[in-house]
Amino acid sequence: MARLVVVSNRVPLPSERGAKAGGLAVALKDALLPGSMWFGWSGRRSARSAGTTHIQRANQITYATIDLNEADYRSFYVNFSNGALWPLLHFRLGLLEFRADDYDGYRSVNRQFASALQPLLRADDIIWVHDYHLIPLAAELRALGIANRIGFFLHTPFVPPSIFNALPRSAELLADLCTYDVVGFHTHNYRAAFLDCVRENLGVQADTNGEFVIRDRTVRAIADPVGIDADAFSKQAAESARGSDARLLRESLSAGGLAIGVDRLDYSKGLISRFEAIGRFFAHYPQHRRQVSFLQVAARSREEQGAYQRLRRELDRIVGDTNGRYSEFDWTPLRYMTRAVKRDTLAGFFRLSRMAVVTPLRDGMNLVAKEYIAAQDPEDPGVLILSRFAGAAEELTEALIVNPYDSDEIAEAMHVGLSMDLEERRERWRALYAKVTSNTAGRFSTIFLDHLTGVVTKSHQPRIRAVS
Ligand code: ADQ
Repeated sequence: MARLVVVSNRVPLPSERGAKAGGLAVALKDALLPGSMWFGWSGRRSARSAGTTHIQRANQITYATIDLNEADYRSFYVNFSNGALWPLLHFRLGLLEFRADDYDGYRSVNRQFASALQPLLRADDIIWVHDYHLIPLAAELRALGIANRIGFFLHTPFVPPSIFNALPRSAELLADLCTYDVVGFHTHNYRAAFLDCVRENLGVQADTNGEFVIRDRTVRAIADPVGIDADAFSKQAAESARGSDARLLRESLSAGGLAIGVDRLDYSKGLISRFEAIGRFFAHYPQHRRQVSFLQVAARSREEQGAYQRLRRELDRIVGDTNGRYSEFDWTPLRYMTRAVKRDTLAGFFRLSRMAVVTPLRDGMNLVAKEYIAAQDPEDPGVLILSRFAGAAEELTEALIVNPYDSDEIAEAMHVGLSMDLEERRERWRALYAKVTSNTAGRFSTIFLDHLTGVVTKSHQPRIRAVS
């Protein structure tokens, strides 16, 4: 059987797992059979350029990593990936900062990845590349003579041509995407946006399967929503809800209930309008004061960038304002912490919460929404408020769907959710849980790899609704 080689910017090394394990490591757990390899950046910055590949083995999986030097880290990771591609792919052209030197650094690191990976590859390896940091990797591998099947999965949204074309050099990146055999997106919407870019910019029309031929290569674009290991998360939530952290949290609430938000501290997550909505909720619906507290866990990320520092200052201001205005000496409306919380603990907190507010301005998928559903007590489930601009909204249609830019609408949905009767909560939750347990992490990787190895069948099409 062919070996799977996963490539991502950061490799979750077994020695570093724990609090931060999650995301991609969870999504790929089922696909990483014994014998597989995971290749990428070690997370270390060294004085010299890459040259040495570090190899670790754990549970019969090989982890191969390279270091980056400081200049490459800045241009490739901080500036181009997170300062240009991330805002572009989240529809935030105003935050996009393009510098030609950074773009050159981005391409150079992709070349370094390719030359370090090439000697480790076997002729029949299946290569699966993840995310926007590595768009040019297949082209760089092909330039080194690698003819293997190579697939790419984008974890962010994809944007229509009118947005995509604003990025200088976007034509090169589009051509790079067309050197993969399979290009995967979370939703039909993103796939359609990519195919629009291909049609408008390259003059190539895909067939109804999302396949097109360019420079003698057949490329297939697919929609394949990422999921979670819902059964495991659900068991973990039931167990953690009985644990000591959950007990302390419950006791701190006295008689009131809890609403929760869990995100990376990122401008795409809609935290400013969510916090404004919380103020409006307590202003417009005073009957909920003291009855509910909102806990926002927002793990700090990418702090080197100005946009993130500005976001933090603004959030600090709104939290101070809201709590100053509505707190009582024994009740705080908005609890806000910027440390990461362990996944196991979070699972218990989700189960305790009567509501989750997941309102990103744009989000590729958003796994927190799925984790919240998996964590609920079937007898007394909470309510999910979900942004219409999260990829998850294409599947999770029984959530209370809101416009994340509209704080009044979010506040109203909070009132509706907290007032919802048990029967309606159960009905909505059952429908949502069926989806979360069917479009799982395992199913996500099976679908992708079946497309990549060419054994796809119609029954593997993800059960999600196409939106126009
Ligand atoms: P992220 O932007 O990181 O991921 P998300 O999918 O919500 O967004 O979270 C990934 C994981 O991190 C989840 O398991 C979540 O529980 C955990 N997490 C988030 N905030 C946390 C916090 N404050 N403390 C502890 N854990 C936290 C990117 C894309 C998403 C896409 C995923 C997977 O931006 O749209 O869903 O990849 O493809």
